[in-house]
Amino acid sequence: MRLRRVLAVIGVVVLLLCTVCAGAGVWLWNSQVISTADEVDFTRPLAVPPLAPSRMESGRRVFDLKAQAGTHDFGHGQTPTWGFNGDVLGPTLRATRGEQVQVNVTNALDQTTTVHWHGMHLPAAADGGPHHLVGPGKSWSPTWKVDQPAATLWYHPHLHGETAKHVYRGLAGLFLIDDPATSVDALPHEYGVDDVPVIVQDRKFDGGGRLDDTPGFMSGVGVLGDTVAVNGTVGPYLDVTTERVRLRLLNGSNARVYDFGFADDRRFALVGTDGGLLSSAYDTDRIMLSPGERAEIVVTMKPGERAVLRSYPQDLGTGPFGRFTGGADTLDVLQLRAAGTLAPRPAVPSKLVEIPRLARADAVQQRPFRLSGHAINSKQMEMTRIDFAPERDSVEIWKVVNNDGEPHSLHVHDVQFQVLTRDGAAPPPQLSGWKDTIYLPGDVTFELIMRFSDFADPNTPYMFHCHVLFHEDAGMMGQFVVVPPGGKPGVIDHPSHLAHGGHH
Ligand SMILES: [Cu+2]
Repeated sequence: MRLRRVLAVIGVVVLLLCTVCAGAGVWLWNSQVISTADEVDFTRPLAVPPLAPSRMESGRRVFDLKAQAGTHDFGHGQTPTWGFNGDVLGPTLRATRGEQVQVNVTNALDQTTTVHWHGMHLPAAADGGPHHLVGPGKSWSPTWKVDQPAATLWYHPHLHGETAKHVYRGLAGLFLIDDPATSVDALPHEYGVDDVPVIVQDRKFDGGGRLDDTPGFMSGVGVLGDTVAVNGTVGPYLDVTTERVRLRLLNGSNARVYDFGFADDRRFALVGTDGGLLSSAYDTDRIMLSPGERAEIVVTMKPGERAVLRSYPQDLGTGPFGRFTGGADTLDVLQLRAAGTLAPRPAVPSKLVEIPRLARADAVQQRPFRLSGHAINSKQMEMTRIDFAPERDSVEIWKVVNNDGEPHSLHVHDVQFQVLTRDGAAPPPQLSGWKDTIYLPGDVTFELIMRFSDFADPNTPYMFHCHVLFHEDAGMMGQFVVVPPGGKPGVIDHPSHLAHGGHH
């Protein structure tokens, strides 16, 4: 009888534990969803990053960028931040195709950083990757000739093991390329008026109002914030004075993937992606952007109305636990406030620019890339290892797949690529133009085609990596050098104290 009583007690305890666990499970499951839909008070005018001043010096357009510490008001008092030429983010650099540019980067921080020109076609020595260290009090002045289509590029630190922290602190800015041959005059193009940067970054704050970069529970992707800042402004509104407004969206977040649309589900025209305008405008109501990706959209407004740019829940293609990486979240981003009378703007032309297509037959090399477990092809980043060496002017096809249950992307330095196939089929319109970063849902194979033109340097690598910054820092990155035809990869000379990546 005693045994029976003991068994009964054990049974009750087990039942209780199960109930508690199930309850905790349900709570945890539900707690992983953030929604700020209709809950953001849009009370602050959207900050527009100033255009960086530049000067001509012996035929070069010269910019100055200084990385510095400051504080910024995100609605949590004065939050310590980093910025370029200011407290947070940086000015918009702007140059025209054909110009030789030089950027004097000065580091006024108390630690080493780097500045990478994301999306730029340029010599490896100017790329600003993890080998181009700018120590405290030091400066670095890369120069290159801008030669690619009109596009919305950006710049940010790329210090191995520290990129997430540096970008999260506020080091990022836009680099716009102008090129009459690949622009469309009918699209809104007055900076800050009807052509507006929208740098979207989620942030989290601790009790003291400091930026909190601790990863979420089971997130596996690093920090996911519950507060959205646009160009550093929390709760932003934009006064719209024209019938149409072009938004240059940059996902400048560390980990969060957004599926942008409007709260009223209005349609808009997607006109450009990472590396330039599309060949034709794509009428849609959603555009998904993973960290590092850009999209240019044109929104049509009626006098006096308001529209809210929102990020919707989405299928990240990573299985049932997408909610732990932000896939179930709804975030209100930016309110557009149309004036009572709007200056007319032409309709968006359906045909935009010619995009020369890279052909499968031109490719001389195929390479497989499997992203899994913070590694690419089972290898983690090593500062002195060269993974492969394309020849200058050669065309290659990269076959890329995300083979684990987490969100990953692939960003390739130096080139803009085209998507040949997605799971064997032609890519959807939003992947039909020039790209430098692509989101990889699980187990979907992409074929990317690219040409390594102009620049060869056997001793200085370009990076390829996942642009979820936590993954990149954890080693989900590799290096290639471009060699002259028939050439061999050289030896990477890297300061020894950083030879094995992360330093703390
Ligand atoms: Cu990743």
